Amino acid sequence: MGSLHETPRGSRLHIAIFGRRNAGKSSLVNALTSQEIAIVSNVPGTTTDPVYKSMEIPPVGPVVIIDTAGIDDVGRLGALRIKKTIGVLNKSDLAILVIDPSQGVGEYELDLIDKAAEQGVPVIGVLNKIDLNPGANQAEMENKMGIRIQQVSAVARKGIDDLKKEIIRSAPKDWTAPTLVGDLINPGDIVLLVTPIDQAAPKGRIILPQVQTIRDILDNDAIALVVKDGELKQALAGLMQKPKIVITDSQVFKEVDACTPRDVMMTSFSILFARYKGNLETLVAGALAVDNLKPGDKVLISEACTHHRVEDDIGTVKIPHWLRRRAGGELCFEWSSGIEMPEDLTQYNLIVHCGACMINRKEMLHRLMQATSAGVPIINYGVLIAHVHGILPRALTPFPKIMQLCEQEH
Ligand SMILES: Nc1nc2c(ncn2[C@@H]2O[C@H](COP(=O)(O)OP(=O)(O)OP(=O)(O)O)[C@@H](O)[C@H]2O)c(=O)[nH]1
Ligand code: SF4
Ligand SMILES: [Mg+2]
Repeated sequence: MGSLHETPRGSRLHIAIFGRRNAGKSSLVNALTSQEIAIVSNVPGTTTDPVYKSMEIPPVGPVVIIDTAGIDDVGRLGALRIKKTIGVLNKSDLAILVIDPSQGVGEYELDLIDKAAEQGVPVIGVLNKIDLNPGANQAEMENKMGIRIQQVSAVARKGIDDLKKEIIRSAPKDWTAPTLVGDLINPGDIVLLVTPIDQAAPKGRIILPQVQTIRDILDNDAIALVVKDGELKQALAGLMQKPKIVITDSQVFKEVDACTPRDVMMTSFSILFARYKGNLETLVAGALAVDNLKPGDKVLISEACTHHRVEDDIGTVKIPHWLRRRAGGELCFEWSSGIEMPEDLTQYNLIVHCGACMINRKEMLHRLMQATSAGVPIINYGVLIAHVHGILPRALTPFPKIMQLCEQEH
């Protein structure tokens, strides 16, 4: 787990470095970071798997740099590596394509540019090793590829500052996730946060989603007031001004719902994160599909990493139990975890995805899109938990448009 001082990985600009073997991708990672973190050698195929590195690149800011294997790798293993490398596009906000002037531009480069365009990922061309090839024909390559090229020498650390400027210029404007609560509050508003402290709470600290929410409230010049569920009534009674919104841990949603005046917006941390991490509308539509499950239906439970830190049994025990009860009979469950969802999603009637804390928004949106284009409803743990406990309508009070969608169906 990353240090608490770090920007969460999901909120960093993800920059992937692509290129043929030996083009100098790993050397460029070292040049961009001014560190010797990536292994460099003159043997083609040194980097075999995508390598992720979180770091601060002044003046770009917090980023994740992804070093990859060559897009011209050979043999059966090579083909697998290329597939993995191309898969990195799914989670990239920006791609850098490294070209070795002695190899020039060909199919590999053009193919990668096409695939990036399909995914809406901007590409910056980097003509590397200019110390060896000072006369390389940049304009011709730019024409052939239809992208801008920066000349650098990763080894001599030449042209790196200009490349950083180009990174800032090319980064998609919307790469940052939407704000958690900033669009729901005004400066001076009081936001009341309810966080139960029980045995399950980590010792001596507050969990990251809550810390992120507090930071967002402060960034928006509003007032964050944090209480345990036991002190909520007292806090509400003591306030001179009604809170703008109450945000609670889902576990105590019912109790908090009972104490919170009807005219105060109320939601849960999981709903805020479902919106921040993906598309709340798609996930709420998934909740409606839960009500249409029939015995025998096939459900995919998809976790983005191999260990679920929060509650170990949620995906394997609790969710299957709730869904069976809803369907009124046995369902057929499959589980997937890690980098990718299964290729053929059309066989499922519903996909239940985890909270996605270890993947970025771009990748979660990609997964939502995969499900939607396969015609399969998708929901996440947070929205599902709210739905099965009957609290979804109240938790959607800050999002009237999405709530309408819910009501139309019922
Ligand atoms: N002269 C010179 N050599 C470079 C430059 N950049 C990389 N090299 C050399 O090119 C070779 C390959 O560099 P790497 O950074 O390992 O290349 P890579 O693209 O990561 O290679 P794979 O991981 O094998 O795909 C090494 O011997 C580097 O020292 C450069 O700007 N100038
Ligand atoms: S919520 Fe998903 S990404 Fe986060 S720890 Fe659990 S399985 Fe991994
Ligand atoms: Mg390498």
